[in-house]
Amino acid sequence: MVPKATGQRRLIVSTAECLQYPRLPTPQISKPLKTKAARHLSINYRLPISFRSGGFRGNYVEKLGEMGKEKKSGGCMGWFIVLIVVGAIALALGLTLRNKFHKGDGDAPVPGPPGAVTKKYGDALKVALQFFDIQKSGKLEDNEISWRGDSAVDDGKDAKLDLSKGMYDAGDHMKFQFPMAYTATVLSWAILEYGDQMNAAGQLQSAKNSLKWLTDYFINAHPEPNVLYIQVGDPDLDHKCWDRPEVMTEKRPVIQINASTPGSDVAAETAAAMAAASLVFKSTNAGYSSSLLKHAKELFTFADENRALYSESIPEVQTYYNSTGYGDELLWAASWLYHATKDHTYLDYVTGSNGESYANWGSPTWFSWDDKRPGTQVLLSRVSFFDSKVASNANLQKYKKTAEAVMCGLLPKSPTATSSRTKSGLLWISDWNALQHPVASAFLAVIYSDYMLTSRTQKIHCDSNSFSAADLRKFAMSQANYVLGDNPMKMSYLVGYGDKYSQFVHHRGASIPVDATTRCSDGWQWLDSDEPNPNVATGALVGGPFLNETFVDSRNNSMQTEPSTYNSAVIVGLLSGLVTSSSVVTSFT
Ligand SMILES: [Ca+2]
Repeated sequence: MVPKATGQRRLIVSTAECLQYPRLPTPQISKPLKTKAARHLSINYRLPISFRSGGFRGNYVEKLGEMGKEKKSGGCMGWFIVLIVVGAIALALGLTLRNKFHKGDGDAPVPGPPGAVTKKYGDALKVALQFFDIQKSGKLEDNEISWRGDSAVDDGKDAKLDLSKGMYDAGDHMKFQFPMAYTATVLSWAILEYGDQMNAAGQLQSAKNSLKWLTDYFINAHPEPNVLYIQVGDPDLDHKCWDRPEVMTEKRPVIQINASTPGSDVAAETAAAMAAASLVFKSTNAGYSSSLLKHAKELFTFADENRALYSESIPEVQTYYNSTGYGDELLWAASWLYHATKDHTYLDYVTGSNGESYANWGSPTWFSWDDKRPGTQVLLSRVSFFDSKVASNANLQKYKKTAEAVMCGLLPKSPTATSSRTKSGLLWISDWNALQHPVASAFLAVIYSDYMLTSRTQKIHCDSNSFSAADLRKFAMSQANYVLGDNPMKMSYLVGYGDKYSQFVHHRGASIPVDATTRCSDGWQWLDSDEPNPNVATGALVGGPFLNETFVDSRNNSMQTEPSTYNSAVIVGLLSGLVTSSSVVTSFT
């Protein structure tokens, strides 16, 4: 129901310079944006060195030899005693060395497989993933949401397509491709980095099922190389109704982009999503993975060769998801295609003239459905951290330096810390969907922290100060903990988690009883009702608090109580990164 704000927010990072780069800019607040928060995990510290040093061992070999000469007639028992004594001394020395090491230089933790699940984050992750099920359109499979059923099964029929799957955007019944594709890209990224952690928490299959519900839809929405359907439903018609999706009768027109009315942003974001998802399904569904990659390559070419903002080609989309730039999506898509194919053409694309034009190196910004630059910087840092063959590329290093500038802006004790925070420490950029930015930022922070951990990078430098992987993780945890209840309202902004959460989520399906006979226009009574929602929108990450950290739990207060599907992607990513002690794999393939 609510107009969705533009996402191009910039982090304001106080004064000075970070790494010779400017600080995160302060946002010009306009409309709505959405984000999520994070929590923290304990980090696995492992014994980094074995104690079989050559010198130590050699000394005992010599002594053994001498003893052997002196006690030629000692027999088996003598040798046995000598071996026991030597073993005991070796063990004592080894323990001494280990203790000295642990007390001493504080070597970086060594990466390893997932540790024990932290219950709080495991519970929250399970809750958060359920919102994807609530948002599913089409003929449902294995549906476990008691108040949801089949809906929109004829979407796309007029275009002779099956566009019945996909997910509704927020509290309404629109299917907007731009944020939906971003949702799929972020969810894929979370699975690629933290699939093992999700699996440890028993949530991997749920995440993959939801991702496939999106990518099945994307495949059908891309029937020709230069045609992509980017919207199902008419927001004017849709917003004249307050009804359950299962009974909606309003017309569901479709909009496409093509070579005459192009949209590089939405086409490239969809390419990014399908390239990333092709990696997710590569080992378990090779045919499906190949199909996704083929679509991704075609969409990238379409986006690259027909450069335009979709919101200029199709002005009516400006009200909800206005796009402020497509260069970031081109770089983001090429980065994902590089990871998916290892084809250096895509690496050349991001480090060559397109990088020079669009990367905006040195200017940290906020990660959102509109601005993919921080995500691209972190994703390409992965190449710098783990692929020594190309890490020396100067422009690749600029992405990493800019990612560090973003991290420096997030860390509260950094000299370049953004001042855009609540008193309690939540990053705060916008009244509308306030949690969007802190959660998306914390997701990037936990990934970057794990890149540092896995590569044994000790520090990043923010002006005169330096910070560790643990510092970044602590920041991510602080944002997650805020969302889950560690805030002045003492409430969880993740619906269904904890004892206190929003009872008036701005969500049509949740607000109308399953047995209600109301349809389009007579359903508004449910929006206006003073009664709490009859159905729990489990996993909804609502908009969140005002800058003064208050929250008005009213169904009409969509600014604070409306969730979005893309919010769910970033909170799932963040919680996946925090659910166990964590490191990341060095290769997605
Ligand atoms: Ca963009």
